[in-house]
Amino acid sequence: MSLIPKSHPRAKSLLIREKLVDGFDNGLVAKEGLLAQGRGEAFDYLLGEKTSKAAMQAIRAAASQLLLAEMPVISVNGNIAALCPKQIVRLSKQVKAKLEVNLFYSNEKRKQAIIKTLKKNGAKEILGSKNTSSKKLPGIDSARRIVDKDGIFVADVVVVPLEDGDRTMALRRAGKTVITFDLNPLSRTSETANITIVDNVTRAIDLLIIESKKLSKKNQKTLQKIISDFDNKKNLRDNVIQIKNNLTRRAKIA
Ligand code: PTJ
Repeated sequence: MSLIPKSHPRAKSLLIREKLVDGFDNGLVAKEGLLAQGRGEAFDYLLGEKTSKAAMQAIRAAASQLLLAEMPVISVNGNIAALCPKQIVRLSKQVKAKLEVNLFYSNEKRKQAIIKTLKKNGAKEILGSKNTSSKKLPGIDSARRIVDKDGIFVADVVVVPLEDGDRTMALRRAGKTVITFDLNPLSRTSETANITIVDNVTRAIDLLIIESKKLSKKNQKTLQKIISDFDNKKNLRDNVIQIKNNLTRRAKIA
C-alpha cells in the first residue's frame, strides 16, 4: 500500500516517483533512471506541472507523424516500462507501431523484466531481445547502437521517450524522423528530435493516444499540414518562455 496520503499537496508527483522506485525494486529501472526522473521533476516544476499549449501542439504533430508513418517503432526503456506500460502498449496499437526494448544501460535481466511487463500489459510482439536480429546503428558508441533489424533499423519514424542525445543524433543521421518526450527543453535530445513533446510522459502519453484516435479520421493532406506547420525550434523556445514567465510570476509573488 502507498505511504503517500491522497490529501498530500504533492501527491501526484510523489506517486509518479513511487512508480519509479517500485520499477527499480522490480528490476525494470536503472539506478540512473532515478536520477533522470529527478531532473525531469525539476523541469516539470518550472513548467507548472501541466501540459502547455506548446506541448499540445507537439502532441498533435506527433500523432499526425505517427499516423502517416509506414513503419513506426516505439523504443521502450526502463523508465517508460515503470511509468506507463499500459499506455505505451495502447499507443502502439492505436498507431500500429512496433515496440522495441532498447536500453542505454544495457542489461539482459532488465530487458527481460521489461518485456514481461509489456506482455502483462497486452503487448504481443516485442522486438530488441533476439541476438540474431541485432544490427548496429552507425555513429554511436553506447549500448543503444544495437537495434533490431526488423524494428528501429528499418523504421521511418521512431518514438524515443526520455532519450539520450547521442542516439537521437544517430537516428537522425540514419534518416529517421524522431519523436521524443523530454521535460527539459534545453537537452540535446530536445534540440535534435524532429518533434519534442516537452511534458511529463505520464501526462502526455494519454493525450497522444486521444489525439491519434481523433486524427485517424482525418485525411493525409490534413495530417501533412499539421506536420509542416509545426516548428520544433519555435516550440522549444515557447517552452523556455513558459518557464521564464512562470519564474517572473513567482518572483513578483515572493
Ligand atoms: O533504461 P535505460 O537503461 O535505457 O536508461 C534510461 C535513462 C532515462 C536512465 C537514460 O535514457 C538517461 O540517462 O536519460 P537522460 O540522459 O538522463 O535523459 C532523460 C531526459 O528525460 C532528461 O532530459 C529528463 O529531464 C527527461 N525526463 C525525466 N523524466 C521524465 C522526463 N521527460 C518526460 N517525462 C518524464 N517523466
